[in-house]
Amino acid sequence: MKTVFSSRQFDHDPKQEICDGELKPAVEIPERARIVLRTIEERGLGEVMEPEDFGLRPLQRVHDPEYLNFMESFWSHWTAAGRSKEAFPFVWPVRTLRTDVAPNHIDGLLGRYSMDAGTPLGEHTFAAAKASANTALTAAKLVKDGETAAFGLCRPPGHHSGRDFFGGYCFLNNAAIAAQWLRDNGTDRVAILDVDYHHGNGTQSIFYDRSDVLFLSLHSDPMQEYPYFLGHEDETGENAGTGFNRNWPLPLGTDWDGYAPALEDACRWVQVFKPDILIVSLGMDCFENDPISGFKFKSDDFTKLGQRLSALDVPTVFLMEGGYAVDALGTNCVNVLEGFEAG
Ligand code: 6XA
Ligand code: ZN
Repeated sequence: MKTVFSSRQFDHDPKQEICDGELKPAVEIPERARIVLRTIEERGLGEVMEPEDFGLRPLQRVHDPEYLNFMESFWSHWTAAGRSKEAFPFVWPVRTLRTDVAPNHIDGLLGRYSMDAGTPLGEHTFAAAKASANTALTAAKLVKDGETAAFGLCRPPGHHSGRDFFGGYCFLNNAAIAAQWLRDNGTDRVAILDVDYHHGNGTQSIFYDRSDVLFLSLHSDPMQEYPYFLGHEDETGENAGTGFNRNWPLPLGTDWDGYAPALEDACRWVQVFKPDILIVSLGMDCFENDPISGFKFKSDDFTKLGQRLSALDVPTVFLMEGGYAVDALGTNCVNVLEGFEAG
């Protein structure tokens, strides 16, 4: 299987994040990509190639133009305000506050275009996010052009980013950008299966009223886990998209035996939908030793996940999302991809 990655994706290099009421070392770090690349090479998964540059158009098909302008010009505004370190939002237009007027100040804009204070934004963040989106697009193109599967080593990840906001370490929704690009380039039916530990709220929201892109997500129950405000079982889509969104919220402590029946259910939905291409939002944070998560996958369970997805017999684009147990991340990720190839 081919892997797509650009060294520009290393340039998003956050130092700290706000977590548990403290500033802690960031967990979504360049080392994640390095260990995955190293393991791909050691285990001979296949060629690693640079992404093509698809330009702004595929990003504009998913994201709000004002949001993209904000991201593009963020660092010049931030430094013009006298700041030099990575940025964190701290005020949001919640209920009773106005969203019809965009403030001028960069602190107001940070709140307008974000969902949390846990996602550091630095000088090279948007350039790295664009490279990550190009990685997703190139992997999608490989599969559209006939590969059985491809792996986009996306970092920063994408699935929490909505049409006009960043959050959960995500700035551009790589899976949504790839899905929309496939739809715009002749693929009729796309399914997105999100197996990251966290609900893919951004992806769900982008396709919630559509029947051409099926969104399925297995994740930790939002009653007790980030992103807290989306990902419940009763969210099944709206208008034309009614019935084309499915969530499997699972309890803390879920292991492979608890996960497998939900995965079977999701796979049945994929089979009924009959997608031309499947996109897997591939988080490895269901791992038992993940520092921010609460599921109990063993490394071998990732192989089983890959094998089960392979049995769907659909051309598949794997796009990396979360997973923060860095030492095991390469093993867990390549286990999915090798499991898929072994079938
Ligand atoms: C809050 C947790 C962010 C979740 C990031 C993630 N700091 N999403 O792995 O899939
Ligand atoms: Zn996650």
